[in-house]
Amino acid sequence: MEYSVQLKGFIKSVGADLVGFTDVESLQGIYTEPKNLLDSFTHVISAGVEVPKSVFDTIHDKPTPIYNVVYQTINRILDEIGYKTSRHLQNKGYSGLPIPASQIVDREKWYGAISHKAVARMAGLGWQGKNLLLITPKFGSRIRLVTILTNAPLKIDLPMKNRCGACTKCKDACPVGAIKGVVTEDRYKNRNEALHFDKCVSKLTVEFAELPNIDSPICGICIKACPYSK
Ligand code: B12
Repeated sequence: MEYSVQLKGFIKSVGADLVGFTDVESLQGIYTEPKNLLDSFTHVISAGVEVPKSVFDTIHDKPTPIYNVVYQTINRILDEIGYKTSRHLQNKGYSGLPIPASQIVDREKWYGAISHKAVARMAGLGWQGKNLLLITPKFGSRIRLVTILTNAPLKIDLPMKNRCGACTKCKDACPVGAIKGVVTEDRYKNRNEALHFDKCVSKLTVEFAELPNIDSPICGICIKACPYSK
């Protein structure tokens, strides 16, 4: 238990704004690449870094070059948090495997190695909102995530109740009408339950990706619209 407190302090000291722990059992049924990714681990760490509010003041109907660079900077910070946390765990005699912040391992299905949102939700950082993103009470959806797998016996945190209520601000703001506005108690069965997924993907990866100085699949509009992000 003592080590859980110490480890959270360390992860915050290297740049995380939010940290939570869950165990592998809570993630049963989760897609991973490779399939046996979780096999040698018992616990899973979720860490989040805030995207500064003012970045979203630059966004109106499309992503901006400033958001593009901040997005890349935060991914770098998250990957560093993953790396430093894994080294910290290893120095204490435990295993630590950082999962990259934004690596896409399957470009046909649009999957990463493991869903950071699912881990963050089970580790108590926030709930899965109508925009399909993780929403936290303090930063709304203005939080980017990373995951670290370990065999350290950590004290687990508990999931949070969904607080979207009747709000439809993300649905109303989405430039392609991709958000359906469906509420979930815990999580969506699949992405299409919450989104017209193809509309979101093509807006980001075809149309926005062709804008000058935007070289990542980003948007930011449903993040900005969320009242918890303000
Ligand atoms: C591929 C990808 C994309 C693709 C596809 C998006 C998608 N919705 O899958 C594209 C390029 C379109 C995209 C767009 C965006 N992305 Co993106 N993307 C990813 C990436 C690399 C992989 C996602 C993945 O594997 N999805 C697979 C599906 C199955 O998982 P999922 O989307 O997380 O949703 C399921 C689970 O979360 C599950 N779930 C929830 N709880 C639980 C619990 C259990 C036990 C289980 C089994 C499942 C489960 O329910 C969902 C439905 O099945 C992740 C990084 C990562 N490794 O997680 C970032 C990530 C999801 N993206 C992120 C962001 C912010 C965005 C954008 C806002 C772009 C931007 N930065 O401006 C948009 C938002 C689109 C939207 N509203 O969903 C953030 C989300 C942060 C947050 N606060 O939630 C992530 C986590 C990156 C990061 N490091 O922070 N993205």
